[in-house]
Amino acid sequence: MSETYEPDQTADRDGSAPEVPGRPGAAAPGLAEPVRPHAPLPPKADQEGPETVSPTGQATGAQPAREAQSGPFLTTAQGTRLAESDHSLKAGPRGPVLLQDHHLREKITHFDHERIPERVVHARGAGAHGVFRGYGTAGEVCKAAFLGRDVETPVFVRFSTVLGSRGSADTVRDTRGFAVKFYTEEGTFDLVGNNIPVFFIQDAIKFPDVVHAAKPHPDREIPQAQSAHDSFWDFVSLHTEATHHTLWNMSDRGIPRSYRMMEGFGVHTFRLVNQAGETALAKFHWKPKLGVHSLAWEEAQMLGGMDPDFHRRDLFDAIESGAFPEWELGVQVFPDTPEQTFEGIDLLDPTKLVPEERCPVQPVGRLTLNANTKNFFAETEQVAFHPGHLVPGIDITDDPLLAGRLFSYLDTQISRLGGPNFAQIPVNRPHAPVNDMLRDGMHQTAVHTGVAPYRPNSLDGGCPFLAGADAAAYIEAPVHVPAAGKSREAAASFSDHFSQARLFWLSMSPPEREHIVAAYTFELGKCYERAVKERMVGVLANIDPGLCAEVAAGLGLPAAEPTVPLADVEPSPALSQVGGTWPVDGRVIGIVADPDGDAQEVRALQRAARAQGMLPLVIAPTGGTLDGDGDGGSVGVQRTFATARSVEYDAVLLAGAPSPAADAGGARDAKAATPGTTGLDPRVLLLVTEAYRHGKAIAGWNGGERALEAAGITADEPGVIVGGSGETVLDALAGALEKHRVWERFPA
Ligand code: HDE
Repeated sequence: MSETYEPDQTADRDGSAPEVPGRPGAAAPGLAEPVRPHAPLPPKADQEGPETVSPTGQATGAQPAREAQSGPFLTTAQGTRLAESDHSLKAGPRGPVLLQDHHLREKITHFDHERIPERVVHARGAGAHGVFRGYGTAGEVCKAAFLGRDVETPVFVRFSTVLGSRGSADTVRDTRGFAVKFYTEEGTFDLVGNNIPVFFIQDAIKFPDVVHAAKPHPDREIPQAQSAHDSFWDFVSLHTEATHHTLWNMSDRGIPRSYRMMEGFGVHTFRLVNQAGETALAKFHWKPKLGVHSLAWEEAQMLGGMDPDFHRRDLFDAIESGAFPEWELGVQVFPDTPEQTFEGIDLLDPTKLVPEERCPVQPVGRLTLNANTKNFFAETEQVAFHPGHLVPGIDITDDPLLAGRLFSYLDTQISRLGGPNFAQIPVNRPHAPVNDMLRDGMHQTAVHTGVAPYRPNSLDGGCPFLAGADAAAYIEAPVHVPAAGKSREAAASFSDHFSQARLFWLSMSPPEREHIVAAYTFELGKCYERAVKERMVGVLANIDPGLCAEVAAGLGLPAAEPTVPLADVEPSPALSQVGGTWPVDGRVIGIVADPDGDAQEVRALQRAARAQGMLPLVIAPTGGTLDGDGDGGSVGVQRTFATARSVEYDAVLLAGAPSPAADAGGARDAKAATPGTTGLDPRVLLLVTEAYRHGKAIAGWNGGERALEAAGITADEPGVIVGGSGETVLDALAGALEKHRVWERFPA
């Protein structure tokens, strides 16, 4: 029988952290890195399979309706118990394997078919369960029941990169998917968005083009999960409606620090309908509680090699340790006029955003992710999103990109999930009662009853019945479609490809602009074709001549002149990630502890950091524990010099060790303190140097500051905290962490 894991409530958790209600084993703030699996949540209501009916009525212990595994014994797929599973059936120990070995054939055959096609885009992802709670503030514009005050709706969320394969690195420069499945009482609503509010293309018919250009070159299938190659820049330099989205990709938004620190956007304009049947146009926004933050480019590259699962691990660990990620859902609401524009911005053009300063985002509810998946394949891999999964109160517009998506998502699941019955897979099952007339097909697991899956019928008593609007039927808003001749063309306003790219550029702070210049210079520098680079330099001139000149200089090419008049636009401060402060929940701080140092001080520091919601990890030369001589016992070491690298931490602290002389004299003179075995270890110096270069807060006291000196970092620099004690350091540190990075260190 396999080991049953009990929730681990003690390991490195002070013993004092309260549990989160309804989540055995999940500690509320007072964070610890999870070290053992916790008891999973029970399945969501209505996501269980049908009851198993035993003809004899005998209790067998089987629970296939609830779990894939039940009963203590290893069995075949048919439930026959097995006595041996390590050797195939042979004619004698050295003889041939016998074809009659049904267990061998079943085991290998099933293994041969374990894989399904990965998603053609967004193949690499991470998922989690949660709950959405409505504020009741949307009622004036939207009748959807899940937005009602204090209505709680279970959700499943999947974050993803776009370009890479299932096994590709998390931290590549790319757009991120942000897809939310709301299991509402009125049916399932999917909000299938991205972390960038605009898209590469305006019309779905261009999607295969942009994806083929961005995917690895077809001859040798490189580069993986990258846009830094000729075919991508060839396409986007020719197809200039991609300029705005590509600029976001080249900004810090293309390399998020964490899924927990990303905004999400529905991108398209949707149509909301209220109880009175009145309509309004709206754009959806997810605002992360922790703020929007990014990696430094060098961190992203290092993580690609050192921890390709960085974002997946970060999400899983945060949820497991009780730092539940949160977002507020908000809407920008616009009048539903025949023009479908807002202050001159075409709301049907998915390459345009509406600055928040011109139309504020109004909060309508809160999303909390509070449970990890139990099985990645069953849930994250098999979840099937579709922008056409809508509920009463939320309707579509004539955005030509959205129209194509309404077709594509249903279609893709049929090949990916092996047929039309994917809605029966547990993670895809609606929580609302389902009574459709869809029948049979591959992987049908429902046992439908009745003889009349057609309408009208009399044989099943006319069932099921049609609902009206009063019984929450989905009724399309009776929108007037303007009469026009058929044509393959776009509205004239769609030809403005640069004004909003310029708006984004002008809204960036100096360090953010520097990162954008560096990103274009890197990506175009990876192209072989000079003509591609030159053409892209020409595109940049239409965003901003300064941007163009800097990138051109980096590439060794002449700068270009704009070919369109530069748009006169107001910057939107809300687009910048710099300048605010945010909660430090879940921030990871690395404490380099000296084995000769004061273990009790390290313990006190850990406690204080946890109390502020941070996750402290102790780094020491070797694993095991640091022995303290006080009552507190020993302190666990989570990382060693061999496993620690700066990219994992938001701040690095050097706890040091007092010199014997200082101890004898009773005074703690930092200068006289010995660096112990840790201070000047080259790996510690590397840790400090990288943390400094990446704009992270650094602290050293009690001799720990020796490593800062050795790295050439002086005490008077911003974000460098020297001297004092663990306790005093922490307060100064929290102040720096609230800003995410020490921005004064950029441009480097
Ligand atoms: Fe997608 N997209 N997309 N997309 N998309 C898919 O559906 C597609 C677009 C987005 O975590 C696929 O189930 C077309 C915009 C996310 O499972 C596929 C067009 C936005 C995810 C597909 C777009 C998105 C997908 C691949 C242009 C932001 C991952 C597998 C008309 C608003 C969902 C799948 C998950 C996935 C097609 C454009 C977001 C092939 C044809 C715009 C977050 O159906």
